[in-house]
Amino acid sequence: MKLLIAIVQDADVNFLIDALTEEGYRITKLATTGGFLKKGNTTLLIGVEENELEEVLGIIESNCKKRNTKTNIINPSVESSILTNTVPIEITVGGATIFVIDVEQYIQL
Ligand code: 2BA
Repeated sequence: MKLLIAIVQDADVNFLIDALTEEGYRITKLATTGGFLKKGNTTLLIGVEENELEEVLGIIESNCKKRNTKTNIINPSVESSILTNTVPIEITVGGATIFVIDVEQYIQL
């Protein structure tokens, strides 16, 4: 068995959960925050059998979009107040960041 830890954008999560539950997968949804943007995102825990892994990855891929966003970063080469030494950058977020972990035991009591 595998545990997928999938970090996705909030805008995609309802469609993704609907698509996964329609196929019979079980999910736990966690409200999380990205360390770089410090904005909310969603982390899904999905326990699957090994032969289901490719299907689940495909469902995630087809429901999670890449999006561009702008943020300000501090330019360390400029010595001035925090208001004037930030520079805007454009970054691409998503579709999804996924960790796949081997499950030693799956117990439901
Ligand atoms: P955030 O940490 O808020 O990152 C949002 C986006 O900012 C990232 O999108 C990436 O495009 C950019 N970014 C992150 N760190 C950066 C850095 N040091 N320099 C320049 N740009 C940077 P994604 O890569 O799609 O990541 C989306 C979210 O997935 C992340 O939100 C974080 O919550 C999670 N994530 C991604 N990689 C991770 C990892 N290795 N470990 C844990 N969480 C991760």
